[in-house]
Amino acid sequence: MTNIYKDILKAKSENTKLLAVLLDPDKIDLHTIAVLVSKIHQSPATHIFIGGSQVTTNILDELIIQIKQNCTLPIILFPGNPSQISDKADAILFLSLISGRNPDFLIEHQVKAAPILKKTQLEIISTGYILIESGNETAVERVSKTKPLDRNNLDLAMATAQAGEMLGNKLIYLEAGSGAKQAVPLEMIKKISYNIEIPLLVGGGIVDLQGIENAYNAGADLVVIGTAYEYNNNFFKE
Ligand code: 1GP
Repeated sequence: MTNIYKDILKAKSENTKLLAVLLDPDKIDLHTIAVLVSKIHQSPATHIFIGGSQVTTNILDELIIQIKQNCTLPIILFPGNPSQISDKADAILFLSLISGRNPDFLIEHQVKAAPILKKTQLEIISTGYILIESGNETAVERVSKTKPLDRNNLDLAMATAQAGEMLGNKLIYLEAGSGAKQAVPLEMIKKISYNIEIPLLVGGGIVDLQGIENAYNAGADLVVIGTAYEYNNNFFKE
């Protein structure tokens, strides 16, 4: 069993910021994976997240095996549903979509996933997942059939994060959605990070290095970059 969560806590206590590159298996060409992974390895990324709201290909195991041949970063599953579990990864964000009121994403998928996860060595990291309104309908909103939280209602977002923490989640993930027009408001990151003890992940719609820096300065412990890296593997060099 890995110690990924312990390392995230340690980084938080030392104020070392973390960065995850999100890979969507549907958008990966296995023939070019070695090049992609060596670029990730040379980037400031500290973690690789793998997943998507709806993954249709079944290259997950093979993808992870190939990444591991070229890279030592921890690989964490970020699944949209229980079909996206692979025991080749190191850990899984065991997500509960606590901003929504759809029981499938609050508990049903988790009930289906639990017996599968019991048979793996994956480190399970329970995560309160909070979707924030971003100016466009994102895949998470469409697939989960839940409404994101109002981006101006900081108190509701904070109470949701605190409830997630009190329920025993180990992380809170503030999500604007992949390809979001607007990232999570910095004021919201600030307010939530100030009012919870557990590490705060932020992602969705962050498209440049300044956006990452701003999220860190507002209190994010780990930033997730997906789309911007997909379009430009040299993202971190620019
Ligand atoms: C999505 O937060 C991640 O779940 C990343 O979003 O693709 O917009 O970077 P982007």
